[in-house]
Amino acid sequence: MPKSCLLIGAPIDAGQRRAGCLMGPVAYRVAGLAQAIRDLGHEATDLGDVAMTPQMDATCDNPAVHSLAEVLGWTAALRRVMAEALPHGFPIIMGGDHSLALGTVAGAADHAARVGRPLFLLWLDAHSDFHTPMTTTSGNLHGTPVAYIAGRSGFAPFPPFPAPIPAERICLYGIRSVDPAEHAALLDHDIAINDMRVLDEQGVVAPLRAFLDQVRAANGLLHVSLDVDFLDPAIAPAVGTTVPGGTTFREAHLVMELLHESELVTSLDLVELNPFLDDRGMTAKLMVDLVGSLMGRKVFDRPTRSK
Ligand code: HAR
Ligand code: MN
Ligand code: MN
Ligand code: MN
Repeated sequence: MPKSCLLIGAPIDAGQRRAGCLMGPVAYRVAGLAQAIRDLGHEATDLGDVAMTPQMDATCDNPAVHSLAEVLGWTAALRRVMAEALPHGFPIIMGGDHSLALGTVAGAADHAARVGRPLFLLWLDAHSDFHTPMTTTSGNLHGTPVAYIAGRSGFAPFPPFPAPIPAERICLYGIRSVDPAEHAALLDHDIAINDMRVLDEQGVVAPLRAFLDQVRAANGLLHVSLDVDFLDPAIAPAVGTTVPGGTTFREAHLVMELLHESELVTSLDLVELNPFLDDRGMTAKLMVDLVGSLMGRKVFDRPTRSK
């Protein structure tokens, strides 16, 4: 079914320390994201970049945390934009570092509450991003969104997450870097953790299908957050936090193809692209191609295929 895609630029790099993620939205535009979507028969409207007002008065008890005013400003702005966009189409957030998901998933939760449907989260990432502002040692808030979305405490300067997503509706996928404090907290939650060991052993299809079946059975909304470091650094070098042993080109495309066939995805983040670290745009182009698979491009187009 043709979708009406709403491209939203989120040039945020305050959630980590390496400069460059703020060029992400421009790189997606240069790599032809909108046209790639249109070529597949969908509509694509570029809504431009979101503007942010820093919340200057905010403080946090953990002195390691940096750029709090900016991240709070982005969280508020992106929450609003996402909640406003969802009734009108399929929002694709062009990041920006992963702290943007503090806002985009909050906005998706606002929308889910409004339409009375449960929200599910698929987190495609090398990292679990399950720190709170109180447990992070790096002070990089891009390592915290899953904890915020799951309703963990310790987010005092942030507004409470609207309707935290129950652990059973969250799926971490591609994981291969978890800090000790995140590990301890994850053991207390029932979140599905498809780390690379699980994917090596079971393949990428079965664990994803199991999660998608749950979404379908609950008539849920599904937000997908795609971190560049989900991919192996050999094919996606343009990210500040590379971790070896990521998904291959075909594994990543297969995930996107399955998501397309499921027809369940209702919003998407593209995060952590740092074009300054790219090799002739190869990572930006791969991310655009992956969106293409999510939007219905096939290796070979057969008439029908079972879900
Ligand atoms: N866990 C580490 C930290 O908190 C690294 C987090 C890196 N996160 C991202 N997004 N790149 O997944 O600093
Ligand atoms: Mn389609
Ligand atoms: Mn991440
Ligand atoms: Mn990551």
